[in-house]
Amino acid sequence: MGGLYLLDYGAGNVRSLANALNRLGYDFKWVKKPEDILEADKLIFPGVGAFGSAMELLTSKNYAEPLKQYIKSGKPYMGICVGLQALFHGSEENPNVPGLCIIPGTVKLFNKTDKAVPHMGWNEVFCVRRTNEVNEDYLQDNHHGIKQGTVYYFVHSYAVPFTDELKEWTLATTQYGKEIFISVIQKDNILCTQFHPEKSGYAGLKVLRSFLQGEGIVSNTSRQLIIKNPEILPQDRFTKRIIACLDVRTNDQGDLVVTKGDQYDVRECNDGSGVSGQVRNLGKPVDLARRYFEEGADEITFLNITSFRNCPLTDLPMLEILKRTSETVFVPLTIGGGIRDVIDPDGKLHSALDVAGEYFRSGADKVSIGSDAVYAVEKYLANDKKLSGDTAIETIACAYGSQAVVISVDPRRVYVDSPANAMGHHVIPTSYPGPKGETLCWYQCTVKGGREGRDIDVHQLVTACEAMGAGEILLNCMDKDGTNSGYDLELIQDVKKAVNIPVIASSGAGREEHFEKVFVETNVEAALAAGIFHRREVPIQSVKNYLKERDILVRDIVS
Ligand code: 1PR
Repeated sequence: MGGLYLLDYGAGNVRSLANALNRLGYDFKWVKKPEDILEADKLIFPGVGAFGSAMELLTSKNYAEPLKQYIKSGKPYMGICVGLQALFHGSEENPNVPGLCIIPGTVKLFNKTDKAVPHMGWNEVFCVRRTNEVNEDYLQDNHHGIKQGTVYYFVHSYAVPFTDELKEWTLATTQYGKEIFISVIQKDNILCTQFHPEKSGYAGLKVLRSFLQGEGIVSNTSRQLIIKNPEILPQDRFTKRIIACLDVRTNDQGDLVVTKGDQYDVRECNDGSGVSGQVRNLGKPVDLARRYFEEGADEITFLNITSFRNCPLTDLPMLEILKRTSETVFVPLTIGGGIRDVIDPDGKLHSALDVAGEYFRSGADKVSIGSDAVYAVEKYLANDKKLSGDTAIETIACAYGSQAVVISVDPRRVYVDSPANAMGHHVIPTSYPGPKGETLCWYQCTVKGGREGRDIDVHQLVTACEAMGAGEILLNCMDKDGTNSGYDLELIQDVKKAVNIPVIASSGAGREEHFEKVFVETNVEAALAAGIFHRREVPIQSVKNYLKERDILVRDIVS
């Protein structure tokens, strides 16, 4: 039968890779049994999730031996992320689980002391191969579709450090913090990327196309190659992410629309008649997502904002939205709203893990958990901070990796005149005094889209969620939402200091300067905005240009 095969072992979003191949005009087959691997003329292994679960699944499905044989046969192999890591002897992530042992060495955890881990976002590759010291044309050309200085999308906590022993395997390295790791492996028939080409916009599609067009993957120069050791730069080339957020709900006519509220109220202003206004309609979700991809958004987040109602698995319109979006949008997609245990009309219970699984299979890369995270943390705190192992955060992180679990926080400011009046909550000083001149405040977590305040503060929430295995914090602020007055820097600084995982600043962006301020003053990894993008008040491109002019690294829209 031959042809191109994709190895899906059931962990995470492989739909995006399938969509990317379709987009490039290639047919493929899924590996369904071990023999398919040996049948393939070309094989792609898009590994996602944890090293241990990937290897265990490969073994339990009897894929490991045929995979080794396939790679030895000299036919083209492309590994992505865990598909790269699996070729090594093992990983610190699961020290007792052996890898495929094709390349010597161990995959190591990033050092967390100087940076957020997971390494999540767009970072630059440095091609180490040169034809000679003077003529650097090897790296100027698009070898394997990869070009010097281009940024690609990474999401991982473990990586293979660059060493002399691995020089012959290394095509490109990337620096994160002060660490240099191998971002592209290439030797003979093997091409592996630590980044996700299927999530790296048009630059990533180029890498896939190059692999698909190549007959076999051999070094493509007859001249002698020199390996140039990468130097540690004073600062890495990790870019700040700009995220477009689409709050989605059904409007009064029954259409699924993108809406946007002011402090979470998404209806048009009341006219004084006592009848509440219509739900604001700012466009169609799939069309808007597509527009933001083309305009250079580094990530797109969908939030189902009516998820406080029951959302049976049999009736999740957001699944269709994701499926359609992922056909044409090749940057990471997050979905939030309703990630919790749900009950179908026939009484059937589905776990949050099942719900998340449906979303991943429909094209989501991450799920964002709001209300359910608050309830889980309440239980965790009541249980002397003991992990139960059965919360949505823990079960999804265990199956799909921490990087796939975002915590969406909906806090509101509570002013107090002294810490004693904060009921034991984490209090910070504020330069924006409250109605009675209070100069202290704490941030109360809410559930059900801000409808209900709980006796828990943001500091408690984010630190507990990190301990439970969450991979990122999406930090909204009800007081700032839709105000265009800038992000709540005091809240964001406080959260950024409290956790080691990446933080996305959200709520209040109104002008380009607000993005600069939030990056400079809080060092968050990403900034999200909604209203200004939907209303075309500030284009994504002009945010990026503004930041670039001020030496803040961002992904170039053309790359
Ligand atoms: O609780 O897990 O089911 O998740 C519900 C999700 O829906 C949460 O992520 C919650 O933030 C979101 N949500 C619920 N109700 C609303 C609402 O607006 N009525 N949206 C809502 C929250 C905040 C951001 C907004 C930023 C940026 N909206 O999504 O995009 O504040 O806005 P701006 O740039 O215009 O200021 P669960």
